[in-house]
This record gives sequence, structure tokens and C-alpha cells, in this order.
Amino acid sequence: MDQREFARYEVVDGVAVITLDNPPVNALAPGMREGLMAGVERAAADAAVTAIVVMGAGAHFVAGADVRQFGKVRPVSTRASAAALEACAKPVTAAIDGYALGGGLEHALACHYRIATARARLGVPEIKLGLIPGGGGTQRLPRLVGPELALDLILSGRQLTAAQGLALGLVDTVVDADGYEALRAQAIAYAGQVAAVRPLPRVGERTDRIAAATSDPAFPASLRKAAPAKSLKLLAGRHALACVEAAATATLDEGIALEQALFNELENSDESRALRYAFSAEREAAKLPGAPVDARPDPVRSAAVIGAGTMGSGIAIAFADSGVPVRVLESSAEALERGLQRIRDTYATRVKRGSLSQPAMDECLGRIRGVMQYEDIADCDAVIEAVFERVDIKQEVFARLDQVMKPGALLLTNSSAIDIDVMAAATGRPGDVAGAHFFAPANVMKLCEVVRGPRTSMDTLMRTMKMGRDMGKTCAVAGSCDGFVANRSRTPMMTELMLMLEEGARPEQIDRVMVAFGYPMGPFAVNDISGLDVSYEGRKRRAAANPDYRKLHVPDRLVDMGRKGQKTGAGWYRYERGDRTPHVDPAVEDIIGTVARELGITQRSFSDEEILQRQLFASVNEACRILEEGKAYRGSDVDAMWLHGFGFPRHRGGLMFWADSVGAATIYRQVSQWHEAYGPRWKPSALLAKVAAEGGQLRELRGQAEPA
Ligand code: T1G
Repeated sequence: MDQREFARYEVVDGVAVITLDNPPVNALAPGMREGLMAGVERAAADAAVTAIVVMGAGAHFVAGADVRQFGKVRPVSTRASAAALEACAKPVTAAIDGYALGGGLEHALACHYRIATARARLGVPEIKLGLIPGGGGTQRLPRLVGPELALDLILSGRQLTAAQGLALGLVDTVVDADGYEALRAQAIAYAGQVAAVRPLPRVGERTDRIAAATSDPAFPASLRKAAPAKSLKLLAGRHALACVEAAATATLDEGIALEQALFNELENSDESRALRYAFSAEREAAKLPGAPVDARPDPVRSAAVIGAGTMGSGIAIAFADSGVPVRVLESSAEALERGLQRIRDTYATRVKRGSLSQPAMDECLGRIRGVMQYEDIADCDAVIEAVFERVDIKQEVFARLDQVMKPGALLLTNSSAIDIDVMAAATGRPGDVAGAHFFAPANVMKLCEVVRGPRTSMDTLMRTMKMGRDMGKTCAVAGSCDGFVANRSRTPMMTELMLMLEEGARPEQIDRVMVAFGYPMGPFAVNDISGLDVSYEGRKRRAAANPDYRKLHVPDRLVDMGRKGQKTGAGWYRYERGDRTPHVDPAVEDIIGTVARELGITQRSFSDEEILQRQLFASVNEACRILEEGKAYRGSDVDAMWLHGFGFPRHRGGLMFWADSVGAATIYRQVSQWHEAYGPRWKPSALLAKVAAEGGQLRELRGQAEPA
């Protein structure tokens, strides 16, 4: 690999400019560090050079190490290339535009000066990949901004703006430069100004911020206390704390040696593998097989939502938050006002919690307009229908939209189960119809399941994916079938956890198992918050539509008794007035026992392992059926959906990634046994059997036919 290709070198007015070039975000691919070091060496040896600038080509500095290179041998480490920058005898200035993240920021920290444009974003997000900064960042950052802030930046992985970086001493100045050429000129001028300044301000040699921190008798206990418990649950969090503590107590070299050892351990950890996989899976999900590679779908610049209920108002907020003006259409003034009030309340809560400023709230509300005539939305680029889940009502809406919407408008439905082609058939433009299925609350949950009907055009699919992405959503494609991909793959899990109750498992045991697995809360505690009656109606509809539908007697019985969850003071658990703490309720055990006796089921005890596997194996089997039918493009898309739609623990990678950690053969064997024991709902998917026989990876599965 010709390293100079990644690191362009030139000298201007005695300043060597090294430009790192690896689009789209200049991730540190093999050859880049080598090119950088060769450039520094060349500049150091060139008597005509008095100073050096390091910058990124295009719109970004460097967004960190190339995530695809983890687990592979890297001839040169970020540690080494950063050390070369810091050791250089001539002043090195990092000129930062766009992202300077992870190894990118670590290189900048090793430079003697840092200048940034207002567009710069600075951070060390390695923790999101189950890692710690591995290029000296855990040692240089505390020396530059102090141990506590450094630890906060490492554990949160959050990005700082240039202004924040300046205020915190992370950057020396913010320059007004728009684009590469402008920044390059400013950087060369700046480098010229500091060319003669000595000694060089090496961050690694700074002691003032550490001394200030360690002079506090409460240090380092105060540092440990400042670390959020949640981030210390992960190995990377604990290692980050150890490294930042070492920055305050050991020499730079000792600290960097510790960082290296802990980084290597993390790089080979299951947690990091899962988190790195999740990073790639959610980006892979955005790719549409068959879409033209150079496609640049038009953005949605104006939108409309039909129905201002819970989902409709959430979708409207998501549009407004992403800067898109949105009209909310309702059939009556009362319903419209109720919806707009719900929207105002949501924003007011955010302001109250301090997660949004009042001016920002006003700006977002200014983008939302309530209307009651279809003609008032006719010129919108996209319309999302979010009315009651009834075929006749939805067909009426789509027929009306077909009459009024401008040609080329996206005609989308937020239905969570109804066949897309049912709505498409009500229009004369079925190619413009697709599903944009959001998850409640739509302004919070990141998943947007883009549902492709048999007649949905590729252009509609591409534009809907872009719309969702611009709303800050993670989008993945599903074929049209009952429950599409996300809900369809999850339903068996929900069924099994309810049926295990009849057989003797307890809600609190199942919740404990799922929390230990990594969910923030167990399914029964979550159900008590969302309300047992919400899914009750859905089950009644399914039972009415399908005589073979296996009724879930326990939850039905609880709802019939008025136990709808926290809102009624009792559901799966009971709640003290004004307190959300779930308390185990023997009454629930009695109800379960009664149902079991009525059904003639002899109850038994369950191991934690069986509880976990019964749920997740059922969904893995269904996910394989979905891929078999071509209702999903990739096994990894299912994972992107579970991570962003159902809060699947990210450090487990996703349903299919986790399943691969168990092994397809093990899963197939168990599914086959449960098929014997429990009948057709456990019939093994043929694709699962095939993967098991071939020793393949479930996450790498491809849809067996075009999603339709
Ligand atoms: N490596 C490889 N590819 C990357 C990449 C990376 N670090 N970052 C982005 N890409 C690709 C991405 O896959 C996509 O490609 C395209 O760039 C646009 O990204 C030693 C060990 C930078 C905030 O964790 O958080 O340094 O899918 O779609 O929404 O201490 O990408 O189009 O083919 O996400 O505008 C630390 C990871 C690494 C940053 C941009 N760095 N990246 O978000 O676009 S560890 C990170 C991001 C490290 C050192 C350690 C985001 C972004 P494609 P995108 P975006």
C-alpha cells in the first residue's frame, strides 16, 4: 500500500501540510498512520520546513480508527503515530474541520496546537464500540482538560462543539474557515506564527491540570464517584476509569502501557465485538440491494401526518425536531387540539427536564401546523397516515390522498400490521405507497421500519429511507406481511413468555433473567408501564380473525379484572400510591395457578437459561422464516431492528448476533425438541436447519427472495 496516497504532503511558505485522505470520514485505514509518520519525518528532516500542519481532506479531520480493522493486525498503531507527532522537534498544528473522533482526536491531542472551525466536532466515542481510547487519549486528555472532564468525555462518548472545545482548553483557537482550502490557508498562517515558539507545548508533559485535581484530598475517590454506575457496568467503562486514574498517578509511559494492555483486552472482548457489529449492522441496513450506487434520493422538505393520536403526534415531533415543517391533519377540531396539546406537552416536559431550551421548543412548534382539510397538505413531499388500525378507514384515507397529493409525493402508512398493498390498491399510484412504521414513542424510538409492498417502487423506497435517516432514525426494509419484520420476529418471544407463566415461571423471575441479560427493565415491568390493555385489544382482534390463535389467558384475565398496570395501581405487579416501584403480588400467582388448573397444565420450575432460550430461540426461528420468505434483506437487518425498536441490549449485538454466540446447531436442536413438545408453533425453519447443518452464521443470512 503506497502510504503517501493516504497522506498527501506539500510545503507552503516553509510549512509542511500533511493531508489525510480516506473518504468519507478519513477513518484510519492501513497506510494512513504510516503516511502520517513518513510526512512528519520528512518535514522534520527538511531544513526549509519550520512548522507542520496536519489536516483532513474533505469535510472532516479524522473520525477515528477504521472500525473494519479491529481484530486484525495493524502494522502501526495510533499510539505510535501519535507519539511521533508529539515528539517532533518542530511545532505541529492540527487543523480540524468536521469530525475529530477517537484516534482522530488522539492525533490532534498529540499535536502541539489545535485550531478548529465552528463545524468541528470533537470526541472520544470508543466506549460505544466497547473500547477505550487506544492512542494515548486516556493519558493526554486528562493532562489537557483535567481527569474528571476527561473521564466524562470517555465514558459518555459525547461530542463537543468547537466553542466548547475552546472553552475547555481542548482547542487553541476557532477560525472562521469554510471548507478545506480556507482552513488550509488559515492553518498555514497559524503554523507560521508559532514556528519559532519554544518550548513546544506537549500535552504529554503538562502537569498543571493533574496537579490541580490531585491537590484535592477527595481525589481519586471523587473521580470514581463521578463515574456513572451505568457506564461502569461495561468492562470498557471500568478500564477507562483505571486509565484516567493512572494518568493522575503514573508517568505518561506507564499510563500508556496500561492503556495498551487494557485496550488489547477490550479489542478481543465479546462486548466490543458485539458493539462493533452493531455499528456496522445499523449502517448496512441503510443499503438497498438493487439501488443504483450513485443514487442521490431527494430529501423530504415538507411533510404531513394524518391523525394526531399517540403515533401521529410523535411522528410530527420527529419531523419538527429534524427541521422539517409538518402539517397535522385531523377530522375534528377537538381531535386536532388534543393532538397539538399532546405535542406541546411533550416539548414542555423536555424544557422542564432541561433537555431542550425554550427557544428551541418555540422553533420546533413553529414548524408544526394543524389543518383539517386534505387540500391543505396537497403540496407536501410526503404524507404519513397514522389513523386507527382498520382496513376500511385506511383505504378511505389513501383514496383521498390519491385525489389531492401532488404527483411524486410519498404516500406512507404507519400501520404496524396491515398489508401495504391494501392501501396501495386504494390509489392509482401504488408505486408511491410504502410503510414507514415508527415505534412508540415515535419521537424517541430510533427505528423506522420501511415496508416495501409488492408494487412499491425503488425510488419510493430510497426516498423513504432517506426521509427516515434525515429524521435521525435507523431505517431497515421489511417486506409486507403480518407484523412485517420487527413485530413479527418479536411476537413469538412475547407468546413464549406468556405461555411459560401457565407452565410455572413467575413474572418476577422472567424479569430478573431479562435484566441480567442486559435489558434495562423486564418485559412485565415494561408491560405495566405501557398498559396491559394496549395489547389486549390486539389479541382479541387476532382471536376473532383466527380460530387457531392461541389465547393468552393470563394477561387477558388480569385485564378483565381491571389490572391494567401502573395506571390502575396493579398489573403484573402492584404499586403503592404515587410510587412506581413494582411489588410482587401473590394475587397474580393465584390467577396464574387458576388458569393453569383450568387448562389442565401441571406447573413446574424453570431454569433461568430455559426462560431466556424459550423466548429468544422462538424469535430466531421466526426471523429465519422471515428471511426464508424474503421479507428481510439480511439477518443483520433484524438485529438493527431489535436494537433500535425493542431496546435489545447493544452489548449483545442483536438477536441474530447473540444467536450465533449460542450456535445455529444448538438452537436448531432445541427448537426441534420444543417442536416435539409444544407442536406447530415451534416447527423449525428450513433455513435454520440449513444454517445449522452447514455451520453458518445467522447474522450473515440473506433474504431468500426479493422482499415483497
Ligand atoms: N471506520 C470506518 N468507517 C467509518 C467510520 C470508522 N471509524 N466512521 C464512519 N465510517 C463510515 C460509515 O460506515 C459510513 O459508511 C460512512 O463512514 C458515513 O458514516 C485508536 C480505537 C463519524 C459520527 O467511533 O460515529 O478510534 O455505510 O453513515 O451519520 O483510540 O459514522 O456509507 O459505507 O455513520 O454522518 C472511534 C464512528 C473509532 C466514530 C458520522 N470513532 N463513526 O456519522 O454517517 S475507535 C468512532 C461515527 C478509535 C482509537 C480508537 C459516525 C460519524 P457507509 P455514517 P454519519
